Amino acid sequence: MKGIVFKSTGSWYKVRLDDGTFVDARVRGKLRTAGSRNTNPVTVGDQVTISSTGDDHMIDQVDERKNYIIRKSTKLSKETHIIAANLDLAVMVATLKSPKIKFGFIDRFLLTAEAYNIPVLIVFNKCDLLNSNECAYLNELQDAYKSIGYESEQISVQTGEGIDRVAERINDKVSLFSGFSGVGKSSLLNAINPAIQARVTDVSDFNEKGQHTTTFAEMHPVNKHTFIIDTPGLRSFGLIDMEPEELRDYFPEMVRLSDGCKFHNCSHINEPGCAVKPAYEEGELPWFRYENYCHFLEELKGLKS
Ligand SMILES: Nc1nc2c(ncn2[C@@H]2O[C@H](COP(=O)(O)OP(=O)(O)O)[C@@H](O)[C@H]2O)c(=O)[nH]1
Ligand SMILES: [Mg+2]
Ligand SMILES: [Zn+2]
Repeated sequence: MKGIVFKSTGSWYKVRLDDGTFVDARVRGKLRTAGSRNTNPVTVGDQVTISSTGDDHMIDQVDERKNYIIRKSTKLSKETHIIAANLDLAVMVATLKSPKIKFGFIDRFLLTAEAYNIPVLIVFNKCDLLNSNECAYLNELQDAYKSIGYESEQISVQTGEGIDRVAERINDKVSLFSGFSGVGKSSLLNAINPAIQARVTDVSDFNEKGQHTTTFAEMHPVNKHTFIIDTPGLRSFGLIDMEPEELRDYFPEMVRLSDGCKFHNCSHINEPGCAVKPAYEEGELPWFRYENYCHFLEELKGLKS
């Protein structure tokens, strides 16, 4: 039997079979590949083959993944955890306030999504909390992302503003919803489809760092062809394993201009005849992207040394 993994608790997996019924399944021992750097052999969104004996269901095989998104288990660890697989869209939910967005977080997420070739939508929630200065700042931020090719929406689950636009953008897709704890992911899911009944946590339950109660990624059906994968709050994304030289390939605005660089392997740091760095310096591209590029580059070099 074929099915799709809707939820993982570490040892048990909730699988929706092709006939629409749900079963709890375990993973065959041999799937837990020794020496693998992934802590989980099966993840939400995986298409799997199931065998059943009586009430016992086993995941025998995981189909090849169209794509997947991972994060490091801990900051220093080399182990990775696959958050979800077979995604059509990665939705980053962020807020300027409560909890305040951390500089670089969105770009880290975009980088990961680029590396795995997953289209992204950025959703800025809680716009009801913003004063006019903050609104103006958010408009600038949205324009900056738009200029490099990333779509975003300004919404408020509180007032209902923009929910229909998000619903439209995720229609007929499998979307991963990600972002800090407390930004309103669960609230947004419920606004899109009240039947999802995701648990909303009061902001006052979070400490300043956006502490979260541990939960697991879970897939929710919105309609027949639309699915949302809700992830536990992520405090940070460790950079995925890549060579420092690869980083520039995941900044689409750099890729577009790099033909104009004198050297084909230009890192856009201090090479003569670079066409990329001046574009940022002259304000044609958002400077904060360049800052984050330099920052990530140092971080990757540090990991390799
Ligand atoms: N002011 C305001 N609060 C919101 C909005 N959306 C969610 N919240 C609140 O933010 C808190 C965290 O929401 P939750 O959905 O649990 O966030 P999650 O951790 O990302 O799933 C709750 O107290 C929500 O009521 C919004 O648009 N405006
Ligand atoms: Mg939540
Ligand atoms: Zn260059």
